[in-house]
Amino acid sequence: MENSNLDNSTDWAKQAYAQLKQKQEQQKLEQQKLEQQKLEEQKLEEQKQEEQKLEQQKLEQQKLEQQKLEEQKQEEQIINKDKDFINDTKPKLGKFDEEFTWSAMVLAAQGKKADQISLEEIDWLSRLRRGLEETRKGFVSELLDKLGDDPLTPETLDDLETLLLRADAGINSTDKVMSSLRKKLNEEVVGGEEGIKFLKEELISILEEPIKNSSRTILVPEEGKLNIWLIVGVNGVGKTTTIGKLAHLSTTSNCKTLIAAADTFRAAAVEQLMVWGERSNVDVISNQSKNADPAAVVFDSINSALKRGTELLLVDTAGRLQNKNNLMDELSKIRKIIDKKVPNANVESLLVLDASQGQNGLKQAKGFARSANLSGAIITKLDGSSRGGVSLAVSLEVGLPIRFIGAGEGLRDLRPFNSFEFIEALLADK
Ligand SMILES: Nc1nc2c(ncn2[C@@H]2O[C@H](COP(=O)(O)OP(=O)(O)O)[C@@H](O)[C@H]2O)c(=O)[nH]1
Ligand SMILES: [Mg+2]
Repeated sequence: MENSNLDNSTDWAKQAYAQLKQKQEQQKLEQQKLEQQKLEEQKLEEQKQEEQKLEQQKLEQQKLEQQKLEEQKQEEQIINKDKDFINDTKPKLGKFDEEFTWSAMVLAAQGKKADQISLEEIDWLSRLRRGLEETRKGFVSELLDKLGDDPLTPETLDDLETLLLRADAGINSTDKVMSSLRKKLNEEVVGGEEGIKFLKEELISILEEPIKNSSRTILVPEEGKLNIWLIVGVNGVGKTTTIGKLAHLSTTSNCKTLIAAADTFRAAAVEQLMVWGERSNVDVISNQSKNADPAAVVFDSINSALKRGTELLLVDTAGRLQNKNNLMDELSKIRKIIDKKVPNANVESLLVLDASQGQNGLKQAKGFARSANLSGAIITKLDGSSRGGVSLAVSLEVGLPIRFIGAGEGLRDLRPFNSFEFIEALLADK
């Protein structure tokens, strides 16, 4: 009995063992299955993430391409506009009207005789005055209404302060003018007309200060020598257009001129420059290959310039690279090549500023001035902008002499800067 019981219990134990074993196997299988499942889930998750990433990349790629297309379209528009350009290189004598009289008077006030006046000067002054109309509207007309012919009062001075600030003259220039005016007002009674005269003198002195410090009244290429003008500034301010106009000014003064297409970042930049070169009959040295080195283009251009006896080499530069440091590095690389290759050349580094950008342009000027070794400024787009006052801020706050101003998109719409003419045109109503 015992035996059979024992036998039974052995059987029982065997059964139990087998069952346990089976359970264990099952658990192991389940465990494996679970792990398998987990792995698969993980794989699925990774796949999903990968797909999402690809989708994201595709979207970004699409966005980039769209952006590129947009930029291309804009560039094409600029080039087409440039191609459509009417060849208006010779001004015509218009009517003998108020505009002519005003222009002639501004020239006469500078000591010019009637037989010394050129049609170009008359034409430019009329267009400059028209161009500055927007700035004038928001600045002078209102002031003149307030001033009338009565003596200046502290209240009119406060109005003047607001108007100067609104024309983007900047806080420092405004403060300077205001404290001079207040001082004068404390000493004597100042009539409206006299106040305007004093204001003009103050504004001119702000513009003249950096010009005086540079010891050159106007910037002209020295004859019989290589002069290199680097034209710098952010995208779209008008560098290429300005080079075209400068080339025209220079060739009409019989100066041997050459252009270097050192903006190799934008594909269409070279083409745009070629159009302008053709217009003023000036050769453009370029390297059409993609991602050409701007410094190498400058190197080649200097070689050509030396061979041809060029007197003025105008260098177009990029307004945007991957980041700002690159841009500054690029400019200093170009500068180094020039200094090494032609240490005796007269080099100017001219910053182009878009007047319509107002105080933002001033920020750009400060940024460039720190690292780009600037020697002067060119203010463009004075036509149609209400922020012509920014010229004052550039002179006073960045200390750069303004060398040229542009007021229009045509070949003749750029002239050497003359502070007297500029202020007369700005305050033309009185
Ligand atoms: N109204 C006006 N437009 C200008 C003036 N100068 C340049 N532009 C326009 O500004 C745009 C950008 O000029 P561009 O020379 O290509 O600028 P860049 O990128 O600095 O080389 C073009 O459409 C020009 O015609 C100007 O004095 N007045
Ligand atoms: Mg350009």
